[in-house]
Amino acid sequence: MRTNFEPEFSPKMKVKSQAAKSMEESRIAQPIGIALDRFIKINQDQFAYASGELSQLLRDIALASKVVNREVNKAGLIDIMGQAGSINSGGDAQQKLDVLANIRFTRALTKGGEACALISEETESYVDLSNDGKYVIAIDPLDGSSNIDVNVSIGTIFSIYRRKSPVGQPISDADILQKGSEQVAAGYILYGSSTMLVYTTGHGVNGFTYDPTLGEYFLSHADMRIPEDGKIYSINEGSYNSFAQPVKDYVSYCKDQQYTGRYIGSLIADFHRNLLKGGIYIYPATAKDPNGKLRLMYECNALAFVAEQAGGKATNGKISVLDIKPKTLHERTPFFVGSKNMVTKAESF
Ligand code: AHM
Ligand code: MG
Repeated sequence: MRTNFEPEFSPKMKVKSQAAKSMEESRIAQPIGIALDRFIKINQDQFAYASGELSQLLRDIALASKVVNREVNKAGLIDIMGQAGSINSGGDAQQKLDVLANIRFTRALTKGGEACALISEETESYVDLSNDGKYVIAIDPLDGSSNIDVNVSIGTIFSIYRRKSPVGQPISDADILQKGSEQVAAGYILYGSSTMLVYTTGHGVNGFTYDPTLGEYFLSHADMRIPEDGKIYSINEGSYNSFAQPVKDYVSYCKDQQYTGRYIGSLIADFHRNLLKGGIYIYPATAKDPNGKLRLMYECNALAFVAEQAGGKATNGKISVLDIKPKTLHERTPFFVGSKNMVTKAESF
């Protein structure tokens, strides 16, 4: 049965979509209100390996996010708030919801069978999912989790890579430590005033809003493009004294330009706002975190891919984030991401 949110889907649209080979053409066939499952199905021919496995993987991630969304929304009502008492790979105290989200995604991906390995912020080494899956996933199951207790937006970030070793062989470093440029899909879920899933498979970026009454994501932001210029800068200025001089100079430049400072301290929320409105998000090297705080493999790469697909830019200050070859699972990188001209300007400092 068709919902009010979902538009009439004519065979003509389908024909158009299946014929869509170029990015321009594929941008036409994105009717607002189409359900995520259907969107994934009709766009399956965009994937280099259109066997349906990547489609299923995206569905598994969407399903797990619905479960996490339910738990995030219950956070104030039941006793799942506060710290779990354990420490994650970065030495941070885990929140109970971090642990739960990690369990939900791990379970969905294990049962789904399309992924062979999972890299997660919450586990020290990668998890071998004992599947014959052709994909490797890097995920931050619940980012910005220090914001849970204060009812501020949080998010899930994911990157999907194609496995390099033959199915049946042991998973190798080459499968795990891939560059961001090798992502086949990436995205995030924002648990905000509404819940959104935003993702790319390398053919532009699309955003879906969750309707909790129907338990389904619907296309609400088709072919998202980040404005080339913006007036928002997002950086934790509390660390200003330990920024390198060029970063200090750029912050001064932003003030001289009378840009608006906006920093939630929840990466997905800051990134998403800047994606829609135009802006730059910066987490530079600081005295406390000489390589920046954010993690390359499951925080920065996915957002860099989304940003570039939306017409934006992401750099570590020297090279494109997508060109960094990771040496370890949990390595950090300085991160400058957002509107193309703003990031280029920041680089020039
Ligand atoms: P987390 O992975 O422990 O949640 O930390 C990542 C978060 C980002 O969401 C956010 O942008 C950043 O840490 C904020 O850090 P800071 O408080 O140092 O500004
Ligand atoms: Mg995180």
